[in-house]
Amino acid sequence: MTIVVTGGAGFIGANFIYYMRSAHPDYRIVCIDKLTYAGNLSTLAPIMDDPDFRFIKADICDRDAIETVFQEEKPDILVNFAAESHVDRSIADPQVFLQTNVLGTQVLMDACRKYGIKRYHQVSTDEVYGDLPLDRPDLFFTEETPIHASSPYSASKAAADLLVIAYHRTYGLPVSISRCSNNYGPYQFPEKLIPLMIANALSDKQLPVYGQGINVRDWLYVEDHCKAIDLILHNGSAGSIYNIGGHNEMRNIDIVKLICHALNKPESLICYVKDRKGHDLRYAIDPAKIHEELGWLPDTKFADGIQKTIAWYLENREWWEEIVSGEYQKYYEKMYGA
Ligand code: NAD
Ligand code: TDX
Repeated sequence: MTIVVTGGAGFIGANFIYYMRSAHPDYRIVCIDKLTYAGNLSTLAPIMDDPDFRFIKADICDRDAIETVFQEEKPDILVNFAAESHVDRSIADPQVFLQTNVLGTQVLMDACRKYGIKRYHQVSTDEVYGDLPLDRPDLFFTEETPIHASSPYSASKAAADLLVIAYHRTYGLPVSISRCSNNYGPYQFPEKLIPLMIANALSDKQLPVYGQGINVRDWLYVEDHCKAIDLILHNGSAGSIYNIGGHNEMRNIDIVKLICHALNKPESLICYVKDRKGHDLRYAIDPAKIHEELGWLPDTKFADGIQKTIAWYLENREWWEEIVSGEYQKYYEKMYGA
């Protein structure tokens, strides 16, 4: 079995590669990644010399490069993690989000059609459903919730989902889609809430909370997301969409305070900054379908996962210190000011 993983030098893709290496040691894994600002080869260093692993630096929008991979590797499965993934960057500059997230998805599926594939899996997001009100804790996103994206990022992911469903219906491509809630864990780029707050707190820098910090996100440990995708690839039906989430809703401010306490840092580091434009209020996944059809349940409770994550960032300072000292510094200053 040969599996192509796009975006495998990023946060979830890399965790997925390590998960699959241990769950299916006999699989060949081929990673395609453009190595944008979010891709980091040092993340994949431990697997680079594995004879059943191959890394290819390529853009998923590059049709010739993608076709060459299909000719050489004849993959059975393709899992598409490659994307521009940060909402704030999409608000500042949407173009590359449409390019990679929509057109890149089309290029990958065209290659799957041309060369054949047993399964094309699209890693999507709960953000395609838009948001839920803060005062209706009884409401959750199901797979039937209409698409209602808020940001250029989520609109690009929603557009890609529609294209994936269309390729199934029109061409019979054996696709599946997963829509997961917010992930956290090792190797997450420090522009995202949890690693940003850990890195800033460790450097005694201010902790910028958007608006009042009352927006709610539904957090899932990254390994539980990887396990769900593995189940969908092997047991999920073609043409299906699966929501993934572990019923772990938390307000941003409570996460930030928890990180302060865990690191013995004062809450006075917290500062409230201008809200994100169009900021989604609440995400909450109903994971009943994947639980009932595929028996998936998360293994890691948030209390344990966040401690493991904080410990990882403490033990792997060189991984994120190199990132925050480079090009990222310019983004940080533009985004948050001096
Ligand atoms: P990430 O930004 O950490 O990694 C994205 C990876 O894709 C990087 O390695 C980058 O180099 C690569 N990439 C970007 N453009 C590319 C291109 N044109 N060609 C080839 N490679 C390219 O993202 P992540 O957080 O790991 O998210 C992975 C996927 O999961 C995305 O599709 C995202 O929409 C989805 N998702 C993320 C979350 C979350 O909480 N992070 C939740 C649900 C879904
Ligand atoms: O500095 C910050 N301060 C702050 O208050 C940052 C970076 C974020 N926030 C808030 C905004 C959100 O309400 O924290 C919450 C989480 O923000 P992000 O980490 O940027 O994640 P989010 O916008 O929820 O999107 C994430 O989950 C869904 C991923 O980045 C997406 O790729 C995924 O699809």
